Parts: sequence; structure tokens; C-alpha cells
Amino acid sequence: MTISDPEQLLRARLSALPFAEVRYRVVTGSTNDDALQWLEAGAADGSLVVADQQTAGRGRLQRRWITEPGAALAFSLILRPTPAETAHLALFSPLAGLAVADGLATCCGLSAAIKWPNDVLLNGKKACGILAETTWHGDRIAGIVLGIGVNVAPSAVPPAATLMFPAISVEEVFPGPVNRWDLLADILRSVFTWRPKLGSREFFQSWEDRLAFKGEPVQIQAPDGKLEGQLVGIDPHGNLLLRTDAGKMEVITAGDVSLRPAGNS
Ligand code: BT5
Repeated sequence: MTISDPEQLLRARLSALPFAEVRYRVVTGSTNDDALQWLEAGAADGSLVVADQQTAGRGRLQRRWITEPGAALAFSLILRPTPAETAHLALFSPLAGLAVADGLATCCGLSAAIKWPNDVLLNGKKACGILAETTWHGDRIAGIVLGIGVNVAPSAVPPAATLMFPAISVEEVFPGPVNRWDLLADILRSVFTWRPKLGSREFFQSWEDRLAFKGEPVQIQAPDGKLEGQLVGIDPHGNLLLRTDAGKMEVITAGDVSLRPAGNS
């Protein structure tokens, strides 16, 4: 018997991985919204929401993330950080970036770069966006939702005029069709591999090795203005280090900032 239903194919592909539970949606607003609700309702560590299409996918700062049906990966993984992991909450978003880059290498032999803080690039263009959101109960963390969107087929890429940064899909750089669920399984396996190494020397080294624009002139856009300089690397908290033209080392924290090569406005 051959299985053709996407949900059955997905479940078969993920059966060897340690998920508490997987929820599949043909269409949803946002898998992060679904996961945040599920988290509040008591979802266990390692619960996963996957959707074929999102109608209200979210980026940072309420920006939109487009997920066309049949063309992309859109999923949210619920994690309940241990006390030790809680010391490294800001590193979960880079963890996802590393996992996507590894997944693209395993699945398709591709060499992806991580654009600080939360994008994965292929050929210098955005193939994946990551949105990590935490829920607190008082001063105790209830959980974290790691939302990941990957453009797999060319039809996943929104029109250029609507984008803040050039975008691309995996199939535009990989010759041959990509099985979405194979890529998803490779990414998730990598999340579970990196998680115990969160904040370790190996973690930072791998992140820096894949850092886009390292050593190159870049521009940081923040609400209070622009900053230009050479991208030096990452500090042990995950902040970006930038050496300005005046020779000053600036420490940039992720938040309401975006990074692009210098010369692009
Ligand atoms: C992100 O935000 O890149 C985070 C995107 C996270 C999406 C995942 S999908 C599963 C989960 N459920 C959700 O609702 N969200 C997560 P940011 O850095 O703010 O970038 C947003 C910007 O990316 C938009 O303003 C557009 O310019 C651009 N964009 C939108 N859709 C895109 C796409 N499919 N490919 C490339 N760029 C896109």
C-alpha cells in the first residue's frame, strides 16, 4: 500500500523522532499561535505543530510571514526549558538557525549561512525565518515556542516588492525536488542534537562558522538610527559584535534591529 495523504506521510517520516505529540493543520492562522495556545493548555516538551498553509503567519514585531500551500515548511516546536537551559533563553533562536542550516546540509548538501539574529540564507538570500516566543507564569518560564518557516519550492517565495530582504527557496539552489517532510525530519533531528549543547563552545563555534557577512561591512538598522561597521562575530551571550569605522566595538542585542550588507538601503 502506498501512502499519499500528506499528514500520513508526515507522521510516518517523524515516527522515529522523540515527539510528545504532532498536530497537523492543512490551513491555520499561525502555527506559533496554535503552539502558544497548546503550551498554555499543557502541551508536553517536544510537542509539534505543522501546517501546510498559514493565513496569518507572523514574523518579528508583527511583521507577516507568507506560507503558500504545498510549497513550504511552517512548524512550531514547543519546548519546556530546564533550569539550566533557562540561563540561555536567547540562544534558542540561533539553535533553530543552526538546526535549519544542518538540515539543509544533510538533506540537500547545501551550505547555508545564518544572518544574525534569526534568518537562514542560501546564496545570500532569505530561505528561512525563525520566530522564538516565550511564555511566562510570573517570573517562571512556562515554555518556548520555536517557529520556523522554510521556503521549499519557488512558489513559496513572495513577490520581491513586498520583501525587506531578498528571498529564495531551497529548490532554486538544489537541483531536484525536495521532500518537505525529509527536510523537516532532518531539521528536527538537528534541534535535538544541538539542544544539549546550548551555550557550549561547540555551539558558538558552529554558529560563528556559519555567520553571514562575517568580516564584511554591514549596516544595522535600529529604531534609533543606523550603525555601520565590520561584522566581527558573536559574544558569549549571542550578541553581535560590530567594529565601527571609528574603531569602536559595539555590542548589538537582538530586538528591533535588522542587519544587511553595507551599501543596501
Ligand atoms: C521572520 O521574521 O523571519 C520570522 C518568520 C517566522 C515564520 C514561522 S513559520 C512557522 C511559525 N508560525 C508563525 O506564525 N511564524 C513562524 P522577520 O525577521 O520579522 O521577517 C519578516 C519579513 O520577512 C517580512 O516583513 C517579509 O519582508 C519577509 N517575508 C515574509 N514571508 C517571507 C517568505 N516566505 N520568505 C522570505 N521572506 C519573507
